[in-house]
Amino acid sequence: MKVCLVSAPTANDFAEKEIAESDAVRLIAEHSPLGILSLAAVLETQGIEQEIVDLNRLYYDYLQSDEFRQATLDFSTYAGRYFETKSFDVFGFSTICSSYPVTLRVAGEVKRAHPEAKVVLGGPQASVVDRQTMNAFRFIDFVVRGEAEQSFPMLLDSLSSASGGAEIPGVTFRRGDEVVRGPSSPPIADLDTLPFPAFHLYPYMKACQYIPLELGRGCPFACTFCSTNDFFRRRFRLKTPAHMISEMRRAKETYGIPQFDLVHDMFTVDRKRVVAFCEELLSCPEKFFWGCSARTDCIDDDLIALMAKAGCRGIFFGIETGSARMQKIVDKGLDLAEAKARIKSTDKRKIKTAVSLITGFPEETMEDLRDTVEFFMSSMRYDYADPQLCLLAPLAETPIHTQHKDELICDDIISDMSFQGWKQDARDREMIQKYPDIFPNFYSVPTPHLDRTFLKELREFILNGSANFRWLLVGLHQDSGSLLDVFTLWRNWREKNKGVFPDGNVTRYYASLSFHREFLEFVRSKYIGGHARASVALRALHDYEASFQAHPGETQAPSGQDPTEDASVYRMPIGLGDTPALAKGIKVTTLDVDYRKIVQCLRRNGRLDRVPVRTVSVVTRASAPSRTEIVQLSELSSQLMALCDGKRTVSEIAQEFGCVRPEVDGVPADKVCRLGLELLRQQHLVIVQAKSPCSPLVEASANQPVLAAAQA
Ligand code: B12
Ligand code: SF4
Repeated sequence: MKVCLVSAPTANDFAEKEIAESDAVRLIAEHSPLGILSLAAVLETQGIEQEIVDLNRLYYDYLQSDEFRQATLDFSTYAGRYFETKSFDVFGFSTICSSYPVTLRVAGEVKRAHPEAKVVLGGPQASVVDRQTMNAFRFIDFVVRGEAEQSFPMLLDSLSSASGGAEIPGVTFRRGDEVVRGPSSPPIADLDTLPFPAFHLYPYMKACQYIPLELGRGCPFACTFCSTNDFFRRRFRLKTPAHMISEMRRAKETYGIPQFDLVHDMFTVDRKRVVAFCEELLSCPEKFFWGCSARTDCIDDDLIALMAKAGCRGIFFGIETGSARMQKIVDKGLDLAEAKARIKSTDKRKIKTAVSLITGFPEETMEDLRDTVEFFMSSMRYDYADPQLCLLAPLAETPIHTQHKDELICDDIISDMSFQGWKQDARDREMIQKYPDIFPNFYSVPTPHLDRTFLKELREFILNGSANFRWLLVGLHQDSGSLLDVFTLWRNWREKNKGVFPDGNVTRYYASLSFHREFLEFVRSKYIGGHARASVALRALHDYEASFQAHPGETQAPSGQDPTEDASVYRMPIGLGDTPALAKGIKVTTLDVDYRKIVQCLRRNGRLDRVPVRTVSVVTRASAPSRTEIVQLSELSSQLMALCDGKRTVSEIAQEFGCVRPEVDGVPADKVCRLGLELLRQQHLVIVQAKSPCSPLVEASANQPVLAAAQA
C-alpha cells in the first residue's frame, strides 16, 4: 500500500501578482502540516510507504512558474499535472474551511489522473460536511472524521481486504449510490501513546521558524461560533509534561529550532497541569521558547509570570467581543475587565499576545461594536499585544451556522477567516454558490442592526491603520472618545472627496499607499481643523506619520552604492575640511510636541492636551524595501543636521554652531560639533565627504561626556 498525504493550503488567493510576490506568500511555507505528519508517524509504524505533499509549497512553486506568469494554467490544473507523475493507492487530503474549494478541485484532478486510486479526505472541514461533500463530489471515496490515528490505518487495512473500507468507526463511505456515515471513532484517551510526528518526511523543516507540537486536544467550553470544541468531542486531554518535554527536546536536537507552537485550543483549563509543565521546563538544562492558546478566565497573573519564566513568548487570547452583552449571547462569558488585566499582565512579561476579536454576530448592535472597537484600541496601547478583528464566518455545523442555515447571505463580503485575498477564483465562487451547506464559511449571517459593508470596511481600516500608524489611531480614538466615530467621519469624507474605491475593491484600497495618503489628508484637513480637542498633539502625530510616509516605494541602495555602506568611510576620522551631508533616504521633520511624550501619554491613557509643547526633530530613513525607520533627534543633533547640507565644511559648521552654542557642558563648540557629527555618521544619518587631509578626532576617552551630551 502506497499513500500520498496532502496538506490543506492556508493560502487561498494569490492570483494577483503583487500579492504573489509579497512576504505573505513566502511566509506560508513556514508552517509544517502537523495533522498529516502526525498521521504519517502512525502509518510509518505500520510499514506503509508514503509521501507528504505540502500544497502551500506547491502553490509557492506555481507562483514562481511560467504558467502563473503567463496565466496559462490555474493552480488546480497545475497541481493536477504535478500529481499525474505520482503513483499511489491512496491520496489523502487534509482539509480546512478556507481552502476547501481548491482542495476539492485538486482532489478532482487527482482522481481524473488516477481513477483507480482512492481519494480520502480528513481534517476539520471534511469531518463536518462529510455526507454533503460525498453526495456532491463523486470522486471522493471516503471521509475520515475527527481524530484519525486509529480510523485511518483501519481504513487502509480494510482497503486491502474484501470489506473495501466499509463500516469503519469514524469513516463515511459509499454503499452503492448511498453515502453512509459509520459510527464515530472514540477520542484517543492517552495522547502520550501517539508517536512523534514524522517531521523527517517534511523536507522543509529546517526552513521553519518554529515547530508545532500538540500539547493535547479538546476544549470543554461551547462557544456558539467555534468548530473545534465538537471536533475533539469536548474531551479535554493533555500530554504529560515529561512526554511533552521529551518531544520538544527531540525536535530541538534534530532541527536546531528552540521555538515551538504548542497546539491546544485551551491549554490553561487545568491550572495544576500548566504549573507542572512549567516547573518541569524550568528544571531542564536547556531553554525552550513557546506559544499557546488560553482563555483570560483560565489564567492569572502568577501563572502568566511562571509561564514567561518557563519560556512562554506568545499567547493567543480569543476575546471575541468587547461587549459584555455579546459575551453572554455567544456563550463565551468572559469578564472583560479581567481580560484587560490579563493583557496588561502578558505585556508586562513581554509575552506577545494575539487579542482576537470578532464582529458580525447576528445580535450585535452599534453599541456592542463600539465596545469591541474600544477593546481593540485599548489593547493597542500595549507593545506586546497584537489585536485582530475578524468578520464572523459561520463555520459548518457550529450552533451559529445551524441556527441561521436558511438565511445565509452570499455576496462579496466574505469573512477574512475564509478569504483573505483580493480576487476570489471564479471556479471557487461557482462551487460556493452551488453548495451553501458545504461552504457556509464563505457566506454571512444576517446582521439586522449593522451594515455589513460598514463592518468589512471598518476591519480593513482598523487593521491597516494600526499596522501603519498605530499611535495616530490611538490618539484619534482617545481624542474623539471612539475610533468608530472617526471612522464614520473618515468614511463619509472619503466618499465625498475621493469617490468610489478603485476597482470597487475595498481590501486592495486599504492595503495601498492611497489609503495612507488620503487618511493623513483627512486627519489634517477635516479632523484636526474641525473636531480635534488636542489639536497640537494630533498635529504632531500626523506630522510624524507624514514623515514616515516620506519614502513611498523607496528602497535601500544596493550595498556599496551608498557611501554609508562603505566601511572605509567609517575608518577615516572627520576632518575640518570635510563636507557632511544627510545620508541617502534621510528626511528631517520638525514637530511641535515631543513625540515620545505623546506616546507615553497615550500608553497610560492620559490627557493629550496636557503634553507640553516643545519643538523636536525626527528623522526618517528608508531602511529596507518596505520599512522606514524613525529616530527622534536630540536638540543638539537636530541643530547639527540642519547644517549638514553637503556644502558647508566641518569647520564652517563648527563656526556657525559655536555662534549659537559656544560650549556644551564645558566642552568647546568645535569639539562638540565634530563628535556630534561622528555620532550622526555612526548612526548612518550623515555621510562625510572628504575634501582635504583631515585633522583627527580627539581621543576616544575624551569623547565620552560629549557623546553622552549629544545622545541626551
Ligand atoms: C495550527 C493551526 C493553524 C496554522 C496552520 C498550520 C498548518 N500548516 O497546519 C495556521 C496559523 C496557518 C492556521 C491558519 C488558519 N486556520 Co487554523 N488552526 C490551527 C489549529 C490551532 C491547530 C491545527 C493542528 O495542527 N492540530 C493538530 C493536528 C494533529 O490535528 P488536525 O490537523 O486536525 O489533524 C488530525 C485530524 O484532523 C485528522 N486529519 C487531518 N488531516 C487529515 C488528512 C487525512 C487524509 C485524514 C484521513 C485525516 C486527517 O488526523 C489528524 C490526527 O488526528 C486548529 C485548531 C485545532 N485545535 O486543531 C486551527 C483550525 C484548523 N484553523 C482554522 C481556521 C479557520 C484557520 C484559518 C482559515 C482562519 C484563521 N483565522 O485562523 C487560517 C487559514 C488562513 C488562510 N489564509 O485562510 C479552523 C478550521 C475550521 C474548519 N472548519 O475548517 C480550526 C479548526 C480552528 C477553529 N476553531 O476554528 N491554522
Ligand atoms: S472559542 Fe475557544 S473556548 Fe470557546 S469553544 Fe472554541 S476553543 Fe473552546
